[in-house]
Amino acid sequence: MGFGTDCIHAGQSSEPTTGSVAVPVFQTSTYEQIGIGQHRGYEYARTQNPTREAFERSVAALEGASEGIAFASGLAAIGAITQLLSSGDHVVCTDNVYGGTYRVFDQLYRRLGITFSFVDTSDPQNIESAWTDATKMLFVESPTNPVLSITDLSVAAEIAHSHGAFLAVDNTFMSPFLQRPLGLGADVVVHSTTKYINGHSDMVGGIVVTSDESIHERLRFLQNAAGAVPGPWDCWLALRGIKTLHIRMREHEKNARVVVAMLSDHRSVQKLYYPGLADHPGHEIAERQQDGFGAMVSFDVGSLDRAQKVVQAVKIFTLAESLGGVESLISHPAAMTHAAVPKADRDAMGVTDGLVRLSVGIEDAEDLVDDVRNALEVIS
Ligand code: P1T
Repeated sequence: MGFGTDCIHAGQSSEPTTGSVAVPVFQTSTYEQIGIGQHRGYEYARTQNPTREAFERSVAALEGASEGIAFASGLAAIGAITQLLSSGDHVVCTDNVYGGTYRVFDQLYRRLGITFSFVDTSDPQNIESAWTDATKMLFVESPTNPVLSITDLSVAAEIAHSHGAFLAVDNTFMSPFLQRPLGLGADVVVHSTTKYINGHSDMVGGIVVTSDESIHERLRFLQNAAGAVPGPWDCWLALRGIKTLHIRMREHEKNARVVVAMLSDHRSVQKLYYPGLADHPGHEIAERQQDGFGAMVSFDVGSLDRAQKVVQAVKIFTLAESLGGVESLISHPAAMTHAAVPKADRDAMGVTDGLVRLSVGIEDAEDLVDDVRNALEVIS
């Protein structure tokens, strides 16, 4: 089936009792059992929920995975992947990951005995150099949040597998419409479903997908045993969002290209980050492994004061954390999403005080371009 057909139908067949075409919200905490040890496949809603199962089947199908395991947030999903490891294990991780990912690795899992090397994974040599005998997981974000650095996922998979480790990829910025890492050799893919998958900025959720039966079994155990499950309403909202994922992603990218074209000529923009630009590092890899370049755009205006003026001058873009919704958002990564990353590390990665990040929405492109251009006039 085509991707659009799968968005609308995969995992979402009519409900068998009534024929309800829309997957119902099974808003229950428990299920009647027929007798001791006898039930209908559903015992307790942390363990099983039909709305959640439909959501898991849907995202798994879009990513080309056999299984999806949903969590209460993207970070809960990333936490579950990390809980596959044990004290003493080591992780090689992309340095420019979402700040919350860095924070949970650095401030929680490090304390529990897992060690991390944060390196620029866009150069495979850095991955090899950081590798130790204890390395069990390579965790890659590509494109990264917020400087959109690209890692060759096939090469990353080869390195991880050659050492008997597994590759986890955070695919949040692309959505399965633009990139399917399992087909490039990744073992697990994680999404903050809060973002493009839901697409409407009205829920928080996460999911891990995999076709590896052993990883699936252990994640399914963790989902129930650790219990960071999403509620049925949030799964339903995300399922409803998925029905238009293909249409939204096309519009997001179309708009982003128009905004990038304006920014690339603007005298107040000192540095522009967008993987669709021919001179963006890793552009050729992105062209090969992605089906498009997405709608996340970052640019540096040179100082905190200038960034402050820009984020306050926009009228359609909203100053807010998060991304991937139909409405355009603007953010200041150094003070917002990446505040937990030490300043020296932020600066080294390009997450400077002058960096501004756009999540380009699906409003009319001309309005978005005018809005950002007018805001830049304030500092010109
Ligand atoms: O917020 P949550 O659903 O827990 O997802 C965390 C997360 C994981 N991975 C990536 C790449 C992310 O961007 C995020 C969350 N990011 C933001 C809130 C943000 O504004 O960048």
